[in-house]
Amino acid sequence: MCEPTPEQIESYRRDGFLIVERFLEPLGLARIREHFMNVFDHKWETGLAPDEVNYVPGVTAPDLTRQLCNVWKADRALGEVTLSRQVGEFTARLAALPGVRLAQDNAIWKPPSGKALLCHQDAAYLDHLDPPNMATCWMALDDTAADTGTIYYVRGSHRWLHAALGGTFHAPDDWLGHVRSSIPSGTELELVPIEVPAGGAAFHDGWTFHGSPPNERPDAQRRSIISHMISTDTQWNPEHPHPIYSRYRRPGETDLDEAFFPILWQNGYRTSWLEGYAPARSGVQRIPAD
Ligand SMILES: O=C(O)CCC(=O)C(=O)O
Repeated sequence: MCEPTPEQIESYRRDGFLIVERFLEPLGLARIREHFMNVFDHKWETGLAPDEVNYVPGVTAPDLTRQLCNVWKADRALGEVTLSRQVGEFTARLAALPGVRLAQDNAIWKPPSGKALLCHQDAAYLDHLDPPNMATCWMALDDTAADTGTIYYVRGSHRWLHAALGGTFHAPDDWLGHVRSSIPSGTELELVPIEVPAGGAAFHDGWTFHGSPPNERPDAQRRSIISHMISTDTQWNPEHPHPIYSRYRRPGETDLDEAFFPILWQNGYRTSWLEGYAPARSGVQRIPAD
């Protein structure tokens, strides 16, 4: 069983996020990093490309933060992490959801001196889903520090009024511009940098503002893999199709298809094809101990 403590649940409810210093098994990290670098080199182990590829080696400006979405479709070793039972079960219990399915995974690589990502709320991007809820597990593949462009959370912002979309996501001029214009009057902006060793993780609510400043170090990579999950109760919102993801909607239906949005955990149940595609590999992940 992969269960957060009552203190961790309380802290997630209060702050809108939770930091877990040790989440991935250290011995598995070298293999994950190797597969991470392969996908950024466009080596698709399964023969399929991810759904979104925002980096082309030798073409994309070297200081832009690099992002791939749905790397599980391209590389099963990365899928073993982003589709894992540990990620799903821990998140469902932490966020008090009946179960979770993967909406999308991400691989994000902020190179030395790499640019910022906008401080945003994930759920604001989800008007193709109903309800637009999300809970995220962000996993560090490098040691992170406040000046290496790590993710920052705005404590308590999940309790603010829901803001509309605003600002440019990649390399914005001011990564805090959107959150500053959304903050309720009289509220202090409390930014918390996630400083964890490689293998550490952070979990956040879909309405928690978060983003990351430029990587100020010329010598530090900042790589992470991320599982964005939605409740198993969530359905398609046919009124607002998403230009990429709504292609996976079965015509006339609002249920999400487990072939594309697998259930990672729901009272012990997992989508049946996960076991063959992304088997639990002993030594890759540990149950959070703190
Ligand atoms: O890794 C980052 O800098 C931002 C990631 C993010 O936006 C997310 O995990 O929702």
